[in-house]
Amino acid sequence: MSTQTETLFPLEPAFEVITDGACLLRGAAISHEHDLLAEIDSIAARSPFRHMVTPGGFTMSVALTNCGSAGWVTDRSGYRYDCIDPETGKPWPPLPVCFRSLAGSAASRAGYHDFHPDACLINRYEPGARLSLHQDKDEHDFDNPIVSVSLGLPAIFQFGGLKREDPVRKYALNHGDIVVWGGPSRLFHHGVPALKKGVHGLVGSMRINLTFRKAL
Ligand code: MD3
Ligand code: FE
Repeated sequence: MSTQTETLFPLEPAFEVITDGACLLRGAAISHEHDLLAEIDSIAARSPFRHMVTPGGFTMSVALTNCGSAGWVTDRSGYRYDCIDPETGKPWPPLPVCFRSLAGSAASRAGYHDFHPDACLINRYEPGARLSLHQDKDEHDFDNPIVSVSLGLPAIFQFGGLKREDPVRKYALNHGDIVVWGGPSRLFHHGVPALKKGVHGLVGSMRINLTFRKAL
């Protein structure tokens, strides 16, 4: 293919550098939307979405479930990864093959070549649901990136720096967008302000976010 053709019709979708170590692959999950949503439904049939309680006693507005050999959980005793779904008493559903391959190829494109996630946290936002500014630091080591896939309604994504007080930048995350966070950005604070009302043609009135992690 000529370089001119490649410039007009790139083989790779747009790749936006957010900050050192982090990049945004706009629309990179769209071609897998049906597979992803079908897998999410079957995961939720086995390990339902639920509103967990934080150590401080607040019920999260975001509903969540997990798949993989470990899942992120919170209750009055703290945040942690657990191999057992506390709601069912059984292991979380396994990571579907299409989840693994999508996460692996997104990480590779961002320059993280040996990403083998063992956990996928699935967040479900209904209008008004939000996630306050936090760091993801319950994982065993921070050398691995986190890959995030957004589906459904658009959200504003905020991210700051290593300190909670660092200035915050905002990004719109749309259906099919994938973000890879690693290296110097791995411990940056981030959050999602209240989801606006709306209807997405395929997903309905919600937003679903998958985050792939190497937890254990
Ligand atoms: C930046 N989820 O589950 S994904 C979470 O949209 C979480 O549901 C958000 O934050 C969501 O913990 C944001 C994007 C994301 C994930 C991990 C990060 C951004 C990150 C880790 C470090 C820096
Ligand atoms: Fe997070």
